[in-house]
Amino acid sequence: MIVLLIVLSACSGKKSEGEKVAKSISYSIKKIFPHDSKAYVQGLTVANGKLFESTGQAGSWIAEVDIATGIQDKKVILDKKYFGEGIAILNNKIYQLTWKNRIGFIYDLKNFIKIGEFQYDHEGWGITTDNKNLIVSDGTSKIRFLDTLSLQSVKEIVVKEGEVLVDQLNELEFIDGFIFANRYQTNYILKIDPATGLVIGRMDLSRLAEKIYPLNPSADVLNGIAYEKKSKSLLVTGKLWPALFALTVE
Ligand SMILES: [Ca+2]
Repeated sequence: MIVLLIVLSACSGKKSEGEKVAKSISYSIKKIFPHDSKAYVQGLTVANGKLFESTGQAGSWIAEVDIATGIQDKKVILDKKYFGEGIAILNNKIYQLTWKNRIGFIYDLKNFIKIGEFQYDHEGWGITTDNKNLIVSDGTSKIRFLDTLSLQSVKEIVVKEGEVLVDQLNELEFIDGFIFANRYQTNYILKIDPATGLVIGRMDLSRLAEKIYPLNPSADVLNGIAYEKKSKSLLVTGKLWPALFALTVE
């Protein structure tokens, strides 16, 4: 009886440890599309069947991009004092963050005309939306949910794997009830539960990076997640990557 109890307790201990560790998410590469290798990607999202992309550094821009060809249209180029970061699209508006300028811009999706600005008191990194709030990362382990009218934070989560804080959350995408985040300077995309902040899954995109660096030795890190609902494709790329990958998540 004593032996049996010890065995049972060991099993239950193992199970609770297992629940704290993010599950590995497997995927296959469905298609590889051309991508502008000069684009220092900071934001990527899909709306109306088109890809929208934003970049950082001097001459930061936002463009509508044809997924199949990589050809850019309707480009907005920021004043050189602004370092562009992520973009999200909601209610026919594009919301764009800047890195350290602490200002965001709002554009009309149809004509890219700037229709508003908003301010915040932290760095701007990634942004996405669950169709209710804008969801923003700032380089720490904190993710803020913004009211779409006031652009003020109405909820915050702290991202953790088990008990360990997970920071450097960069480009974001909200897919089927979960936040997906590139972790800066890694080849990982994390799947985060928006209710708890817990990292529940992890995709290792090292094999994509391995394809990219021989093509462009100056290519930088993985960054950029978009979701094409119709084909259920996860579209991913990186800073100065000459390719955009369409993945099927398994
Ligand atoms: Ca995104």
